[in-house]
Amino acid sequence: MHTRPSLFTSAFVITLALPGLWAMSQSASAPTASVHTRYVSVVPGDGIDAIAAKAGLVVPSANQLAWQRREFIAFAHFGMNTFTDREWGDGKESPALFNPTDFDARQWVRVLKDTGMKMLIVTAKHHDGFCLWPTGTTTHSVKSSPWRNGEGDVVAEVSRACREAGLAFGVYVSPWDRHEPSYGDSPRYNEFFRTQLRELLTRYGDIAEVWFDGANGEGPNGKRQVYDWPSYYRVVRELQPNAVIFGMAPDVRWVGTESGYGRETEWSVIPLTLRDAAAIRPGSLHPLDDAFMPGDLTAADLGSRDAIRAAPVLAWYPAETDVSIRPGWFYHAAQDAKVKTPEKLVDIYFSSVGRNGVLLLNVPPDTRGRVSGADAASLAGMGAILERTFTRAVAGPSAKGMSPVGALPATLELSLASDSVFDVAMLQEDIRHGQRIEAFRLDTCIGDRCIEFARGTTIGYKRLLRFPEVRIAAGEARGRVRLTIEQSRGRPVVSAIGVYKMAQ
Ligand code: FUL
Repeated sequence: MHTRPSLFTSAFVITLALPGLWAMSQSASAPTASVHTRYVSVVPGDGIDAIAAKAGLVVPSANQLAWQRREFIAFAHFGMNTFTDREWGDGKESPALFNPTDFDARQWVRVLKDTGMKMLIVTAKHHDGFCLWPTGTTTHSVKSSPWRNGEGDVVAEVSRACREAGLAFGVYVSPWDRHEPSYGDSPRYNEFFRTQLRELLTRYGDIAEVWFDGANGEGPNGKRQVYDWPSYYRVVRELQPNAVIFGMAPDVRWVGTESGYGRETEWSVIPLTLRDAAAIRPGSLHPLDDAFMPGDLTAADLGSRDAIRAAPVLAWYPAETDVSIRPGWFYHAAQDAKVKTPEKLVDIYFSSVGRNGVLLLNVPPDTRGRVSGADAASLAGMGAILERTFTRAVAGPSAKGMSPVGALPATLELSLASDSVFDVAMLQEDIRHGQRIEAFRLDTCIGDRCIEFARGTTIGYKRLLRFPEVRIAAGEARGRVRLTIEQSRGRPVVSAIGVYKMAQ
């Protein structure tokens, strides 16, 4: 039934036309497409049911899928600001200030891996322009610092430590550069920046994410730099074809806050703002690169039926939830007592990973070049709570035969052992078929008697819910958890249901 020889290897894949795919649709009108796709165009005359049905066919690229499955990843803000005790440098700092006393990238990676994180993104260059690798483009780098007598390379050491430990590796590279004299002289700086990208993307092995911040100031000549984004993407696509590009690119979007809390209703299929619709390249692996323009991602609702009603193009554009373990992005000794507690970090995890996002948690190394004791202790606490909660499910997680059939509302059930107690539920859609579920509820049932204990809107890649303890009495052998899907954009494809008891 499924014919997908090249699923996820091309942007516009014909995958399947499931018999009955539309049987459960809310739509009265026939869908205008029956293929999985990276994006869909909404044409005049499409009613909202047809638009929702089309949205339900949009799927992630292979890169986006791999990124989403990592779930929990780390950021390390480290650089000149670590030594000047600032958040933003002005580019006038002397390289002589950069001098970690006990640099150890393996220690960073150990702490992060033990917490359950699957990737580390390091700030190769922040807005001050100081490069953590020995670039040939400027002398404003580690090469001019006293650290390791100018022979050090932070990017090399961090990427190596990640590779050794089996963590993916990513780079944050700020296009805004407050040191570089050519900044503001647009074509010249664009070439300078592409050269920096080429260095970073060819010297350090596989790069899984390139993080582009949109900050854009004036150059020394008073002129505003015009970034040539499509040309930056081309460098990434060519040199690191498996990388996703965050932020100022159409792969991964900013969730819209830096609090660590995503939306309760978080759609991965949202309207895209286009610079030029004619620049869409339908046959390409990255069809939207030349047409994309960053839009406002801070709205409370990005993907509901209301939000997609008037969109020209709907694309798979999933949320990354970035937050720092401390008040600042860089390390400041004065904030050692303000490191987020394990309980707060767990709450953030439930509100990011548990709301269809990827959690990007920043852990900034200190002036020694190590993760500080306070941060490591909080992370160990967080990791222990997550591990104790999720290693042993009270029931499930079941992934077998999860796709419900029949008309909505559709149900799926999980058997409970007698004497079960749980207060957490985990739900997943198989996003290789898209994100479709719009409303669901959870009941406990004994025989024919069901009592609702939780409800929600979107599920997406993963949804975690917390609720007051639910108990199945000792001796009661017929207990079940029932998931009821009340509304969906086409046939829902659930890939897992589990219930757990929250550890303290
Ligand atoms: C922002 C930057 O200006 C901050 O310094 C930090 O790097 C954050 C993650 O992105 O836009």
